[in-house]
Formats: sequence, C-alpha cells, structure tokens
Amino acid sequence: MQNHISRRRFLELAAVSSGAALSAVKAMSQVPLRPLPVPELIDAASGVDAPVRLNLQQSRHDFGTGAASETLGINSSYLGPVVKVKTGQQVPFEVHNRIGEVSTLHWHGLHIPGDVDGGPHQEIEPGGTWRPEVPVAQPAATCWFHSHTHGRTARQTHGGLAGVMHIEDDASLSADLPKTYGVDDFTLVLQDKTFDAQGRMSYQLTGEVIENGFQGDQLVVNGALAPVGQTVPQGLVRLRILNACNARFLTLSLSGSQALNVIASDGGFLGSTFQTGTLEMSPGERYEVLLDMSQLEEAALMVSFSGNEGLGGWLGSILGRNGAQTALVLTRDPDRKGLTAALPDRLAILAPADPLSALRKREFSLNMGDGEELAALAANWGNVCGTAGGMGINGRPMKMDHVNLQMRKGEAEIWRIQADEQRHPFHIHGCSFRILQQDGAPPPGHASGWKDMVSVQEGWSEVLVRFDYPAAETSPFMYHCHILEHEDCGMMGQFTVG
Ligand SMILES: [Cu+2]
Repeated sequence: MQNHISRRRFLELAAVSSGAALSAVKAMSQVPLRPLPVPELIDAASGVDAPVRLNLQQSRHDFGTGAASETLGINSSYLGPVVKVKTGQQVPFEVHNRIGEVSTLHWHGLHIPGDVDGGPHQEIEPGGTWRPEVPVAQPAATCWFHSHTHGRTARQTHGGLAGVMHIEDDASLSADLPKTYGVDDFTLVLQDKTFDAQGRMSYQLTGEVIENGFQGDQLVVNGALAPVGQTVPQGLVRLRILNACNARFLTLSLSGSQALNVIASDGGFLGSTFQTGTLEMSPGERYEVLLDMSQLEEAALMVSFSGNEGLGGWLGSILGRNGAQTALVLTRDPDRKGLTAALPDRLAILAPADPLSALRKREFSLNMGDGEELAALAANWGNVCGTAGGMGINGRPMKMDHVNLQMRKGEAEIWRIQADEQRHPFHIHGCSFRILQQDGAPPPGHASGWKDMVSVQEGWSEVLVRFDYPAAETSPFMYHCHILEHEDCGMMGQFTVG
C-alpha cells in the first residue's frame, strides 16, 4: 500500500516536474512523520463569561522518543494553548501556579501597562493565582506568553511554560487569509531539545550552557519530535511560527527552493507579502507565512540551527547535524477545497519609520564575561551565572530593586544597541518598534515592519521605539537579551514609563 501510494505520488509529481514536491517526498521517505500536534484553542475573541484559566502545572510528556519526560505545561502536558483575543477587548485571566515553585507569566509582544505585563515583579507564589485584566489595544499580531521568573526563566520556559496568543482585529478577521484554526491556519512552536539515552528531555545549567545559551540537537514542533506531518486543503495555508528556543537562531526555508511568503512579523502584518528564500528567526521572534497549496501537492518546511555555536554547536557542524532538517511536511488533500485566493499584495498601511520623530538617542552595550567586577555584581544581585562570569547591559547586571531608565509616555526614542561578543536577540517590553538597522545594515524586508525583537551582533542595531503604556516603579518594563540563560545571568535592565 505504502509503495503503491509512493509510486502514484511519484508519477504525479514527475508529471508536474516540481522540484519542491520531489524533495518533500524525499524527505518523507526517509523518516516517519508524527502528526502535527495542534494546541488547544481558547477562543476568547468574541468575549468570555468567565476569566480565561491558565494552569501552570508539572507534568510528564512523550516528545516521541517513547519515554516520558518531566515537563511543565499550561493546561497541558507540555507548552500551552493558543489563546485568541480581539483588539478592543479587556481579557480577564486566572493564572494558577501549580508547579511547586515561584513563577510568572509574561505576555510577550503585548502593548499593555507594566502592572499586567507579567514580568519578574509579578511573581505568582506556588499554589497562588494571578488575575490580570489584560487590555488588548494593538492591531492583529501573533504574540506569545512564557515564564519570566528572574533566575528561572530559562529552565521554566525550556520545561514547557510557553503558549501562543493570536490577536485579531476587524481587518484581520475580514481579510482574504486562511483563518480556520487547525485546518488552514496553523501555529508552530519551534524548539530545540536534548534527550538522554533513555529518551528523556535533559537540561543542565552548566557554565557553558549559560555562556552560549542552551543548544539542543533535536528539533521539536509543538512538543513533538520533527518531522511532523499535516494534511491541508487545496488552497492557501497560513503558518504562524514562533521560535521558542532558549538560545537557538533558526533558519527556515521550503523544500525545492520555493519562496517563503512572509505576511507578518512580531507586531503584525507587513505592508505587503515579502518573498524570501530563507528566513532567520531569533529566539522570541514570530513570523507568519503563506503557502499556496493549490500549486503544490506537498511542501516541506526545513529548519537549520544557526547562531551562537559554542563547542557543542561546532562539533554538531562537523558531524553535519546543523544542516537543514525537515520540520513539517504539508500534504494536500485533493478532496478538500480551501481558500483559493491570490497572495495578498496589500496587508496593512505601514508608514516608513521616521527617525526624526525621536526626541533622544540612547546607547546600550550588551556585556558578557568581561572581568570579575561584573561577575561579582551579577552574583550579589541575584542573577544566575554559575561559572559563566557575569553579564549585563552598560556594565550593570540586572538588579530587581533598581530602575535603570525612566521614559516619558508618548515620546519616541532611538535605541542603539551593540554587543561585546556573540549575537543576542534584544527584546523590549510593552511596545513594538521599527528596526532602523540590524547588525550594522538595513533590516531585511521581513523585519522592516513592527517588531519587538532585534538581533545584535557586529556593528550597531538601531530601533525606533515609542512608549505609550505606563509602568510604575513597582512594575517596571524590562529590556533584555532573549537568550534566556543570558537574561537569567543579568543581561537585562528595567525602565518606567510615566
Ligand atoms: Cu544574550
């Protein structure tokens, strides 16, 4: 039966001479596909009668290795639900902490006041409940939520405390785009993992792991070992992709040199569809892409690990583990008709970023491992660095009871950021920004819209940012490296908006 299908498929594909489809078939024939897990959808977009309940819990989860791993989950054995909300709503949440230690839940990418941001100051004690009323004020975007417990963010997020939020608005709901959840609209949470000889997820916070960030050697998609497979209708298919790795930069591509049609970045829709052969995603970044499955019988999304390598990564490169691997194979169901529309050429009105609107410029230097003073400060101020030395920003590690900067509400600024060494994904809470330059060059087209992540390596990265939401001294916003081990070691600062 399998041979028969493969042969029929091969003949059909040979007839259309599609290189993309052929490589997808090749990818499929080499490894078995697990079904793509589709996270539970909590649809709050048309209003809720009761608070949206999110239970942070300890659990056990089989990623597909055949063994149960000790994990954390949100209403689930690993990771969390997709929560759909709509602009203009005020969404009540009840976050129950049942993981047996202190935790927090940060709404990454949301334009909200500091007191509901879920950063390190909004700790939820074990057994406790946090009840934020979250106002949704921004345009449609794919955001997420994850642990932000200072010193424990890396371990808790790696353990599974992360979920995705779809923000919709009238424009996104009426757009000619795929929007049937789990049918033609899929959410992909990409992560790297390491499994021990018994197939259990392992995570050890050594000095090397803190220095380079955690670098797993296995790709998982929504908590399942890649590659995963999914059948889709004949038409447009939308993938909302989150890099939820602690530290891995990922490079995405499609089999057969098909272009990725990028329609949205962290903060919402691009002005128009941007086509690119490869899409690099830093930890914390989101992109939405469209595939036209009326043109393809099968398509494979490929992912390669890139970014900070360290010794483990270097060995991986030598052994060939860092080559592109198949994350997801989409197979068209010829009997199901989907959305047959052209790729949209007009998605949102996106005025060019205007650097002249900035009232001031600030400079940030991301520091790591330079000298005993930083290490001593990092340790004294409660950061988790182990033997990795200290990390900080502008010579200072994170200090919970110290506000580094005070912003004025409604004012735009240019933030210039550079790094001593390594590449760092930089994130600012409570806003979206526009990238003026990244690593010393203009941003690629897919990163030229609204963002809340910018990569910083050689040369300056510059963003134009405006602070529109208040944050008091008791609930300041964070700016930090999104390599979660770096963040826990002190590469983070705090600001108020008033
Ligand atoms: Cu970093």
